[in-house]
Amino acid sequence: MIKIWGRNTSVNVQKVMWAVGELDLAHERIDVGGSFGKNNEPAYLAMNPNGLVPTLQDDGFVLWESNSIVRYLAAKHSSWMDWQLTVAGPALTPVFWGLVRTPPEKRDHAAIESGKIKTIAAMKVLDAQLAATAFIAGDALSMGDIPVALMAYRFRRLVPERPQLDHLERWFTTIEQRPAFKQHVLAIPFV
Ligand SMILES: N[C@@H](CCC(=O)N[C@@H](CS)C(=O)NCC(=O)O)C(=O)O
Repeated sequence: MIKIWGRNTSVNVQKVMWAVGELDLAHERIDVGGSFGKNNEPAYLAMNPNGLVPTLQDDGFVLWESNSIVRYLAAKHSSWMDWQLTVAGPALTPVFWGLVRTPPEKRDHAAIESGKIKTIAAMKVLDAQLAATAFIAGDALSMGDIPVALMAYRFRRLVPERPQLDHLERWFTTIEQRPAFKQHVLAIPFV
């Protein structure tokens, strides 16, 4: 679990706590600084030589400077965007190209089937994540949902023989209702 050192009245601590809240991260905040003191004691200075708050501890990793901490948290928890690029996208691409962009007589059925198997495996990983969180990175929609939801959209259209994935379906139902998704994705022909 991450630890945030710093009194909650500090605007710089508030940046970090807001980010932690938006990402819905398990955390502990420890009062330091202001009337709580301790920020100029050797133990704290060993983590943060400036003697200022906030300081973040994440599994042995220590970081100070509030904006650096916000960037770190955002980057760490946006890893699902890269999962779309490296796992879900490459699995689904042969299925999409094969079934949507290639005439039936020219289709590579082995590549399509292999892509379907890999995409189902990826969507099971996504389903397991969505068993733990309402959206991909927590209780609220984040930028991480966008690339991943597009994969789920195409998967649901192209792989009707998919297994039942209840958490993915529950999440996707909320995605489908979003006006921007309706306008910029659902309303566009699937070609
Ligand atoms: N650039 C630093 C500034 C940190 C800073 O100035 N923190 C103030 C509180 S806003 C502080 O530690 N003051 C001493 C104290 O609270 O005792 C950051 O963004 O983290």
